[in-house]
Amino acid sequence: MKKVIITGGSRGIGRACVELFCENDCAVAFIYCSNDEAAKECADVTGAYAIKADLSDPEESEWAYNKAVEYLGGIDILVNNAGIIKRIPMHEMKASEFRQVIDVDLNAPFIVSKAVLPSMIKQRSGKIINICSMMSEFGRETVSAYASAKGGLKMLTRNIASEYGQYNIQCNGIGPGYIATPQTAPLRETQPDGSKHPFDVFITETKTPAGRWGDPEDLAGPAVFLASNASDFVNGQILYVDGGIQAYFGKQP
Ligand code: GCO
Repeated sequence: MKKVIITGGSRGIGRACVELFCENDCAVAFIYCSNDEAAKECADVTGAYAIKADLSDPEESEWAYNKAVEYLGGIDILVNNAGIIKRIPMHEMKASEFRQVIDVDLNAPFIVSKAVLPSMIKQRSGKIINICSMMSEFGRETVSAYASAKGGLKMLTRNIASEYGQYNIQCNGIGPGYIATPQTAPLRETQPDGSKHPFDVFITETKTPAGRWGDPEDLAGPAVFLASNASDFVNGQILYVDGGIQAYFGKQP
């Protein structure tokens, strides 16, 4: 039975991954930061083990990893999914706000990945999957911290692949397009006049060939692929699951 740790597993993409890894007969421990109710519901429904920790705190990240490995009896697969975003114009963003996003979205994946590597090196196998973003490739207004973190996470993915491929450890990323999750809910809010949010229209009618927001479930299958032996010769890649956004120049006026 494969042993899996997923960060940010109580909601959104992470929750879909917890469900699908459990459905694929894996032993799963997930780390969450705040929503006790969602975490308990996820653990009750899936049988996964919930661990509460602030991943922006290096000591808490280390503690949570050790608790997960103690529960699982080892580690085969790590999914670094936990992430926060602060949509603030860069010239208005405090350095402390920028740093918090970097801590959760980039430093925590480093800390937890660093923690799993010795076990994976010893067993000469392991899978690390980092949930990157469209913002690993593109910028846009108000997401300077998030784009910096996700751009860094793309290169951390490639560097882990480069440094640890020799131990049969594969590290790849998944780059979600625009997915309907709590994190993107503000971009999809119905307007006071009942119309669609302008960003919702932008994504579904201009930028995404599929013409829709993705569902978290759209990402879980690619995660299972990157966690399986079917991807043992795939290393350092970012698999974009974006409905075609990356390929598309945008709907013509
Ligand atoms: C935003 C969105 C995106 C998505 C996702 C896209 O504000 O642009 O939150 O960042 O969450 O990361 O891949």
